[in-house]
Order: sequence, then structure tokens, then C-alpha cells
Amino acid sequence: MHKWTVNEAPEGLKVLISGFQSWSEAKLQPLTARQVAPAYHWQVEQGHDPGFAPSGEAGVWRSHTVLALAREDGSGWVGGALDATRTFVQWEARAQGDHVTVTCRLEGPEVGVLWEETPDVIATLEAHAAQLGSAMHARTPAPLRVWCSWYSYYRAVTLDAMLDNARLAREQGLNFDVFQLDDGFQADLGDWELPSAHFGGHARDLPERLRALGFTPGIWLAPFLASPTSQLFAQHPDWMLRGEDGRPLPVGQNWGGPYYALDTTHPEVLAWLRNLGATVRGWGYTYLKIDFLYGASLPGVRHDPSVGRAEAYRMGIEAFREGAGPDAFILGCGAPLAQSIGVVDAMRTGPDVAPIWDEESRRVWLGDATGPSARNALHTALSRWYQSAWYQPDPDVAICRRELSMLSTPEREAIAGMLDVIGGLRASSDPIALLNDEGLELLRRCLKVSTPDRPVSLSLRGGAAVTHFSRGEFNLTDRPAPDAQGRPLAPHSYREAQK
Ligand code: 9PG
Repeated sequence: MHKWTVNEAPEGLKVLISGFQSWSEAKLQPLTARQVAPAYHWQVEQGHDPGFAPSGEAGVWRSHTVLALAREDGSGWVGGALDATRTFVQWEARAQGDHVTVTCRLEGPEVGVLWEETPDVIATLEAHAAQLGSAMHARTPAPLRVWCSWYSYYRAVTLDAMLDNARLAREQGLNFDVFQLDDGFQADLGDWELPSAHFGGHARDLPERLRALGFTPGIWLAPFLASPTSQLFAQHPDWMLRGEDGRPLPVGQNWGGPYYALDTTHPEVLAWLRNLGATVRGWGYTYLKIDFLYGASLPGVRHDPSVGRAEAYRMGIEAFREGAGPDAFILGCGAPLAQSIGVVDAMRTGPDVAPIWDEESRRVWLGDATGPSARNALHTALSRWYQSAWYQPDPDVAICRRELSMLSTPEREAIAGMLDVIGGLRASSDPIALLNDEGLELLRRCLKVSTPDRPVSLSLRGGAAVTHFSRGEFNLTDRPAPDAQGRPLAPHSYREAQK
């Protein structure tokens, strides 16, 4: 464990953190504020690292791989890591009276760690991130424009809905590269080759028809999960990650109940994952969204106890990549972030966008800001801007429709602004038939690829996130806030900077 003392009053400092996996919070806060811990254990498993979860104490902030402390003038300290392939790098800043204690714990093989005082926190954090990205051979192919079925059809997606949207997108001249089928086509978690009753076909029937319309076929999988009701679990109960009690470990609550994760230190599991990657490629899919990946990384009892959990995770994604082939485009989701560098092409860098701004009941009353909402997605993806050096960032979908959505015009524009400043993947889930002229115009704007922008300050005036970029400024709070020129910026909105 590394330890440093920062001789500076905690009251004058802000802290920038990045949580464990895609959906975990990243945010900017006064150091003396409280990092909230979720109320329920399943929220910890599904949204945080149970091995290094928020403490819930005021003035104690935990972060994965990187950590920054900033003074009002933008100077401060930045922590980073030189490798994260098989190691979790766990940072903690602790306000203690007139100083701050910073610790860095390594879980896994020893790796180099950086802790640096700097006149420019933004630039130093970007430099550390770039160094880690190049050391781990980051894959950063050109960003793709993706239509994804999830945020309109959810689990009720059908083969016909996919084809109807693809045809309409073609007719409207919408320049998507990829049409991606999400969760709902499969019979059960783990039983990827068996179709669900409602899907109206088999997932392997889709790629050729999407290609005929000019789109790259994409598919969603949660390759490390198995539902207790699946054939996979019935046939291979010995492939599951286990708890100390020897029983399969529940790793979250979605799909109406708990689910298990595969033990990726088991050679048969690795062979099965290689085969799964090769199978979906064989069906004709070259864009693969692999989700709920954190499952393989949780603390538990493994087949090979000599393998640490970061390494176990890495073995799992590498096996899937081997099966899928070097030219498949892999988007990670719900995934430990830095441990995926060099294997994934793109990565979800925040919680799901949803057609609502905020879900206060879960966020405020249950202390869980990892659930789907526009607010949570913006806070986290914006506060991870520097991760474009690690993979193609995916801040999740734009929502351009007015129907089936409670987002206001400024809220939709704020999501569009996020896509522009992050400069990564572009995605939409809107049923094309629901878009009026205004919605189509917004969608066309959201599909315009851009280069990543840079923050110009770490001001908190737009909320507990990085909100002030060179191309424009976000107000993520619920009140009007002054922008850089002192002009009022409406709540939940984005304003482009004057050129
Ligand atoms: C499919 C979805 C989509 C989506 C993924 C992931 O914490 N939660 O309540 C929670 C709900 C949904 C969720 C992630 C977390 O969504 O991010 O794009 O693929 O799975 O089931």
C-alpha cells in the first residue's frame, strides 16, 4: 500500500473520482462532502466494487485507477497507474483536520503508481490516462454510429421491429453504421442460442437482412452471466463463481431475480466463452456489445484460487475476444474500466440514459446513482472525458423522440451536448417511426462524429461533475446557474460557447 500526506486544508479542495465499472459513479465534489453508500447489497454488487465500495463517511472518497484533488485555481494532485491489466488500483482520499491522507492499494500483481503535484490537474490527468492507454495498447478505432433496440423496445424486441427500423432508417437517409439487437432475443441468460418465445425468429436470421439494407449487424450478450433457470446453469453448476458458503454467488438483481456469474478461471468456461464469441461471429455479427461483465470480477471462490479477480476478469474477456476474432468491434458495458483496455474497442462510461431526467427515489433515498437516468449518465460520462485515451467512449444513447419520453427540449439538448464533447460512439434507440421533423433533425445532429473536447475548468457551478468544456457548458443542477460569462443557464441544460 502506498501512502501520501497532502498538507493542505481539505475545505479548499475538490475531489474527482471514477468508480469501478461502467455504471459506477464518476463525479467531482468538495472533498469534505460524503461519498454515498447504497442501501441494498445488490446495489453494491451491480453498481460498485463490493471489495472496495464507498465508505459512506464524510470526507472519504474512493476511486479506481485514477484520483485527482483540485484547488480552486485548477492546480492540485493527480494519481494514476502504469498498468491495470491484472491489478485493481484502489485510491482513497481522506480529509483529516488540516491535511489529507491519500492511499493507493493494489489488488493483484505489483504495478507502478503515480502521484504528482501539478499546476494543471486537467492536463496531468489527461497525460496519466494517455500513458496508461498506450502502455496497455488501447484500441481506439473510429467511432461508430449505432442504432440499438434497448431504450425503446427493452426486452420485448422482435426481429420485425429490428427490420422495420432498419428499413425506415434507410428511407430517411440516417447514416447509422450498425444496427444492434439488444437483450430480449434469447430464451434465458446463458442460453444465447435458444430464441425467446416473443422474438419471432432466431438471432442468426437477422445479419444477412441487415447487411442487405447496408448496415453492420450488432448483437448484445451478457457472456459472463447465467440465470438460475438457464440450461447453462442446469448443465454446468460447477462453472459458477461461488461464495464462501460454496453456493453460486448472486451478482445482481435484474430480470426479476438474482443471477450468477461464470468462473473465468475454469478452463472449460474459457473454452465455452471462445466458442460463444466464434458462434455469434458465425451468425454474421461483427459488432458485439458485451454487458454485465463486472460479474466475473467480483470477490468470490474460484476454481483456480491462485488467480486474482482482476486477472480472472481479464482471462474472461480475452477468451471472448479470441473467439470473436481481432477484427470484431467489441463494446464493453457494465465492465471494470481500465482492466478492459486493449481488449475492447469501445466502453460504456456511464449508467444508462433513460427517457427521464432523474429517478430520485433510487438516487436520493436509496443512495444509488448508478441506475438508468439522463442525469446519472451525464454526470458520470462527462466526468470521465479523459478516458477517450483508453477506448472509444460510449456515453450511451441520444433520445430524440418526444413520445415515450418525459425529457424536455433542454434535457434532450444536454444529452446531445454530451455526445459532442465526449466525441466517442453515437447511438440512438428511437423508433424511427416516432420521430417528427424536429426529432429527425436532432438525431442527424447527434450522429455527427466529433473529436473529444477538453474541460476548461473544474468548477462546481454546473453540478457535481465536470461540466465546463471548451465547446460549451452544462448546468446539471435543478436551479438556474451562472455560466462562465455570468449569464444564467437554465436547469438541466447545455449552452454552446460563443465562437
Ligand atoms: C439490457 C440492458 C442494456 C443497457 C445496459 C444494461 O442498475 N440497473 O438497474 C441497470 C439496469 C439496466 C442496465 C444496467 C443497469 O442496462 O447498460 O444498455 O443493454 O443492460 O438488459
